[in-house]
Amino acid sequence: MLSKEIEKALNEQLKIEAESSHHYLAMAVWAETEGYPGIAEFMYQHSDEERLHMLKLVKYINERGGKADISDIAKPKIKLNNIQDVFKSLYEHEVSVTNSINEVVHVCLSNKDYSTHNFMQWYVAEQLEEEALAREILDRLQLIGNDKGGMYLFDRDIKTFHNKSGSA
Ligand code: OFO
Repeated sequence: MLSKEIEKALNEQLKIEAESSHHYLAMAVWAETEGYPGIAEFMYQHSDEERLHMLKLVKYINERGGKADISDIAKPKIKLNNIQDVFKSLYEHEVSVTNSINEVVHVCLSNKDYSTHNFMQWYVAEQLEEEALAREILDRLQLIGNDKGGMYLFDRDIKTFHNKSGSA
């Protein structure tokens, strides 16, 4: 049985995963309407993965005797002008998610809930991969700079450097 404190922490994380899915969906729309089909596909897929991260939490909370709280999702607050903005925002978002996951892990340890701590290790590993991927993409974009041909190839090839874990 989950303690109330753990249930609350997991429900907060559930909301963050749902918001992440929304965040990447908004980025997919930007990319698709700006003529970057490769980036759009990458973002749609990333959005789907975040939804799976949310569902994993929903099921865990319910299975452990808690109740998943499905709340409102705020409109993503992102302002995108170019591809660099998109991936800078993705990286910053992932860093903030890592921080919130570390917070849940901390609550698990202080409540001596080692089962949930164990469950959360999947998220810890996932965040490491996602941050590494975002950094790799930002490095590539830095190399490309304003080169239009480079950007075309980047859009074409982005699906080849997706999260190695396959996620979810
Ligand atoms: Fe849910 O993995 Fe990133 O945010």
